[in-house]
Amino acid sequence: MKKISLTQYLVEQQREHGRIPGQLRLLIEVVARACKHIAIAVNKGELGGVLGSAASENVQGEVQKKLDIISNEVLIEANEWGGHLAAMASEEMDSIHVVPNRYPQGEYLLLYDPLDGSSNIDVNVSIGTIFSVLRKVGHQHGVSEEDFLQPGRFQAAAGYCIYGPQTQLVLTVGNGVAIFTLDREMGSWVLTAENMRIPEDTKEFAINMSNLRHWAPPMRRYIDECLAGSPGPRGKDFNMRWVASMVADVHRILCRGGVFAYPWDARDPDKPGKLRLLYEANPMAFLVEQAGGAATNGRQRILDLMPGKLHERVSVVLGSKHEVERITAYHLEEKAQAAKA
Ligand code: P6P
Repeated sequence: MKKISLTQYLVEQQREHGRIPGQLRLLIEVVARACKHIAIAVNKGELGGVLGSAASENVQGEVQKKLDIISNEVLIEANEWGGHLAAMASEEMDSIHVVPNRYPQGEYLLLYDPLDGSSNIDVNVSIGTIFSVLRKVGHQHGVSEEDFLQPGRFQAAAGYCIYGPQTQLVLTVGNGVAIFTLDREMGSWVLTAENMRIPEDTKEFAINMSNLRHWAPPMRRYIDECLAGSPGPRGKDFNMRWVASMVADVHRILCRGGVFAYPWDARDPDKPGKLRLLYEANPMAFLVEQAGGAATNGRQRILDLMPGKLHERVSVVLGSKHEVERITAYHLEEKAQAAKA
């Protein structure tokens, strides 16, 4: 099979669909190159002295791993000079990073979680980089945090890189989902799958079951029905997976179906969920929908949510369409009953 590189894929997407202007193609190629750099650091592990925690916390109040900081710096350095970006936002930075005046500013905004699944870094379990691309709306000079606060349906591109047994880049520009596998001998991304489709039904759910007693009733109802198996209301047995790396769980769902949930729970009632809307939920929701799946916060389509803050959190239910619809229906039923009461 002729090997199609990422560059050829992007050029052909532009030629056939006009979806990838030059600046966006440069952005995607720069991010893909940065992910190769991160993959090398991740792959070295202890040999590179990159494991363990840094003596710092991020804006989320989480202890940062050394690789969190390294990955964040790699993405900043790779993207600052190209003239394709106006600014960047990262899980690891309190505020946005505006492209310095010494470089030209472009029309795109890049948002990312530089290394998602940090708790898995030191135990050699798959982790990943998640990224989202928005256009800077309006042409007023300068860029601020408000420019980033756009619903996910406005994304120009989204993707992730999974650092697992293979290193794979998963990408959408709004015309389906493509997967590129890193050919380490050539140092290039090779197209290995495209037009991914998530099966609409599944027998596999991904959730952190240790939080079961904290969930709202609709989520509890859904999981209890799955656990009841074939004798229960679903009439079939379910399997469970939980990697605790969103990239790994989503990648499995993209490849073979399933439903992923990180719902609201009573441990911190004021927090809508654990995952971040702008650089985790939105890019994953865009990819999942482009592959025929669905993604909601239990009530609304994630891509329609209007962000209020850069590091806003959200409940996430995504994957096989019919399961997401069922979970969302349970939440809306509860909401309707509460309104009647
Ligand atoms: P828990 C990783 O820290 C992350 O943000 C996601 O990648 C993952 O799905 C989730 O948190 C795991 O959370 O509570 O199971 O450790």
